[in-house]
Formats: sequence, C-alpha cells, structure tokens
Amino acid sequence: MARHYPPVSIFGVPTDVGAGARGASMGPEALRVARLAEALAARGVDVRDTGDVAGPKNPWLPPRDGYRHLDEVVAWNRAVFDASSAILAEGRMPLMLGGDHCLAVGSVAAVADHCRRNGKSLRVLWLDAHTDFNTSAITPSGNIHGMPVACLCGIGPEPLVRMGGHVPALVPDQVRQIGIRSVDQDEKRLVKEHGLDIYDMRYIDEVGMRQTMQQVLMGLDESTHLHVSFDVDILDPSIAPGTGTPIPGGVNYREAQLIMEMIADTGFLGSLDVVEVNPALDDRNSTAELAVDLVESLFGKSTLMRD
Ligand code: 6HN
Ligand code: MN
Ligand code: MN
Ligand code: MN
Repeated sequence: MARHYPPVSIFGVPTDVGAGARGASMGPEALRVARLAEALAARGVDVRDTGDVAGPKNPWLPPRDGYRHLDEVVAWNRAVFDASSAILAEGRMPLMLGGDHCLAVGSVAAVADHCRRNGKSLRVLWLDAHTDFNTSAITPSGNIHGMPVACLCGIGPEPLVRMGGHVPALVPDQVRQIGIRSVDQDEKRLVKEHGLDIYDMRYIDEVGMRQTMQQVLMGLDESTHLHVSFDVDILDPSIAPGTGTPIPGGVNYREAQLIMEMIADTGFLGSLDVVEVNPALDDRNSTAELAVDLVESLFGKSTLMRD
C-alpha cells in the first residue's frame, strides 16, 4: 500500500547570518534548481512552494558579547516562526529551505508550539556533524548556527529562548542527534550535563546504521510528530562538499539513504528543515542534488518493496 503523506508547503530562508562562511543564503535557490518541489510532486505529494521569507542583510561583523549578528538572527527566526506556524495551522507540513542552522530555533519552536496545542508528542531528529549546543560563554566562533539546540532547550539569549512563548521549547529527552563528530571542548561537557541522546559516528561505526536508527526511532506512536532537522554537513564531504563547516568521516550515501528510509517507514514525519547547503562552496550543484535525492527517500522513494 502506498503511504499517504500530508500536503507540504515549502518556504525558503535566504540568509547566512548565523554562519561563519557566506553562501548558505543561496541554499533555497540551489534546492529549487535541483527540482525539490518537482521531485515531491512526482511522488504524488501535494506540494506548494510559498517562496522566500524576508529579513535583514548579513552585516558581517565580529561577535559582540559572544554572539555574531544576534539582532539579525532574531529577526530571521521570527519570520521563520511565523511562516512555519501559518503552514502548520493550515494542516500542511512545513519544509524549510535554509539558510544556516540558526533558523531551526524558529522552525522547531513553531512545531513545539503546534504540538503543545494539538496534544501531539514531538520528537526532533537532529541530523548533523555538530551538536549545535554552544552558548555565548563557550562558543569558539560566536556563530549562532552552533547554538540552536541549546536555545531550544532554554539556554541562550532571551529573544531566541522565548521564540515560541513556552520556555524551554524542548527538553533534551525529545531530541536525538545522529552523525555527530565535531563537538567543541566545553560543549562536550554541556551536552553531557543535559543528557542529550547522541548517536555519534563512533556509535554508527560500531553498531551500524540500521541498529542506530532502530534506537533513534524507539518509542514512537500515533501521537508522535517527527521533526527532522537535516544539516547537510552530516554527510561526508566527499559526497556533499557544498557546506560551510565540512567535517571528514561523515555518513556515506547508503547510510544517509537508510536514515531517510527508516524515518519514512514510521509514517510520522511532520516537518523538515534542509539547512547549510552552500552553493558557493559546492562542486556544481551536487550537494543540493543529493539533498533532494535524500528528501525523496524521506517521502518513500526507495521503499519500493513496501509501496
Ligand atoms: N552548524 N561548533 C562550531 C561553532 O562555531 O560553534 C561549529 C558549528 C556548526 C554549526 O553546522 O550548524
Ligand atoms: Mn547544524
Ligand atoms: Mn553542522
Ligand atoms: Mn535521555
């Protein structure tokens, strides 16, 4: 039986204010050029591209009090929160095209708020090379794309922590992080203190992706809303060079497909971010094309034996 997916609304967020390299602002167009909407439509998904949200330009300044571009990051996240909330209120699935990963504060806060109002239990799958759990006190860069998980868990600057009204938006128990292989020294201490559930590359090497994803997806039921925050730097840079913070030793093509296929099989996907695609650093548009291929699998493309 073919799986039925909820209708999808795509929106782009063309900014790199939270990143340490310029270029993720071109991510939404790169994903459109790679025919994301067309690929989902071809799978029978009711998909609409609502265009881009707007926000301030990147001032490209050094950190102030441990943050780079905090005001701009807040402004963009408000726009993301509003766009995601409006799409969820229509009964559609928000698919955010980043932009850098700071934008997940707005997208996840909107989903958390929506789940709270509708009696759904939220689980966030954070696909990333990084834990994104820095604070202004410990960040090596001041770049806020290294901080969204901490902000969502209530640790960070007021306007980001309060984005969705409820503080914290999330508790660490709702989060699973997959593909992790670059955590800053003090950040390591913090993620341990807060008990984050981390499936790092060492774990994936040792137990394999199938068992990893079985663990990750344990305990879901009909009330679960799965939010997938897909930072393309989870992928090995040899297959996904177009990203600002590439880290060697990432997941390979088949492992990435299996992640997406096993999430698709749950039937609980409720919202999605695709972030950190940076065409300025890419080999042609290969990273966006791979991201589209993987999103297709998230919508059931590769499960041909189960359709
Ligand atoms: N990302 N941990 C580093 C930092 O500057 O805080 C890198 C963060 C990367 C964030 O890729 O979404
Ligand atoms: Mn990230
Ligand atoms: Mn990352
Ligand atoms: Mn736990």
